[in-house]
Amino acid sequence: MLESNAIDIQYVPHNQIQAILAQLEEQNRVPVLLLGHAQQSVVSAEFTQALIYLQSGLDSVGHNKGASCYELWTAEGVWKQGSWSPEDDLDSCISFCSSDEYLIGSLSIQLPSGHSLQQYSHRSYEQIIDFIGHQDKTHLLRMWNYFPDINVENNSFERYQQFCVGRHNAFSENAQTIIQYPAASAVGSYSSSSSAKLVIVFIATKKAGVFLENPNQTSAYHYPQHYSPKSPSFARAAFYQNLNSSQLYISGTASIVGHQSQFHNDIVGQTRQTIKNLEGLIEHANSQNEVRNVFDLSDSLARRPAIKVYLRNPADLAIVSPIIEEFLPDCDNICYLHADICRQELDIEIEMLVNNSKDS
Ligand code: 3EB
Repeated sequence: MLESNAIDIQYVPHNQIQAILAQLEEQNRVPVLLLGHAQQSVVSAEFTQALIYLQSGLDSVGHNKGASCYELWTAEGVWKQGSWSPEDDLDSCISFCSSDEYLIGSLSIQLPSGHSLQQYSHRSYEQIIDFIGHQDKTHLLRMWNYFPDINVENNSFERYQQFCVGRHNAFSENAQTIIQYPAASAVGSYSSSSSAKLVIVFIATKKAGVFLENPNQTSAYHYPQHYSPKSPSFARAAFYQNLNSSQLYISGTASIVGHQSQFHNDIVGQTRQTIKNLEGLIEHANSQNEVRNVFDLSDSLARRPAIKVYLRNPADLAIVSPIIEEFLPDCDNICYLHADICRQELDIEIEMLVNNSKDS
């Protein structure tokens, strides 16, 4: 096969990771990335078996009601691996791996006490843009952002807003490389101050993805200014098709209609609204010419999507998981993580990777 296949994301309980990794070779699949969502920061031997391995800084709150979980990305084809740092900052190192079609990278930066998150966000995004600008996969498709104290204010400037300003500036200063905003998630981790990290994971591709918005939600990059002096730079979803498969990467999605948060202090209401937003997005994707009919809603939801649920309050798991099971009966590829959501009044955010419903 000339073209590499799509990236598969699976959430694996701690006690199954070794067995799953051991089967990959026989399945001709490469472990391209292993992201630990661990109760303690366990760095065990299995980590080094993946081309990229790191910790998110987020705790799992029960994988299939069990223990901590790993996020394992696998793909077919030939992959090469490397690392890249700017000449003036060898501590800031991107770990990456790439195939013919995909470039996957990660950046995990220690945040010193008293740091300016805006500066770190700006610099990290600049570094990523500079890096992909030197590669042949220059189109950012999907990004994940994890950093501590996301709702904390410094001089009445919330850290999520600081992050948004840094990202926005880096993107707009490099508009020749960043032609479209990628799909994204951005949530708050809980790492103690001694291990406070900004963790960014990204997928870039050879040809541009198709970026989609949700008709029921204001595009984040058009949010009114009171949410952030520079708007959040992400698309609601990214669609990517290669020779033999297509996938829809849905950004972190919350209980927001238009630009307003809904169902304050109501986790059931927020979960149902978030699911409505996800369904609305998939339905909208199907109505677009570039995507049309690739994702039959019920079919593709039956094809083992990956679903990641960020919960502000781990105790909400018991309330949320039956609602998720109603949405995706029989789906076993679910991961629940303890994370702060970027708006103080929101308690849940959900992201998905949906696989196409047509076999090639
Ligand atoms: C929202 O819809 C919820 O800043 O990268 C979701 C996904 C959210 C990505 C980001 C923020 C981001 O506005 C928050």
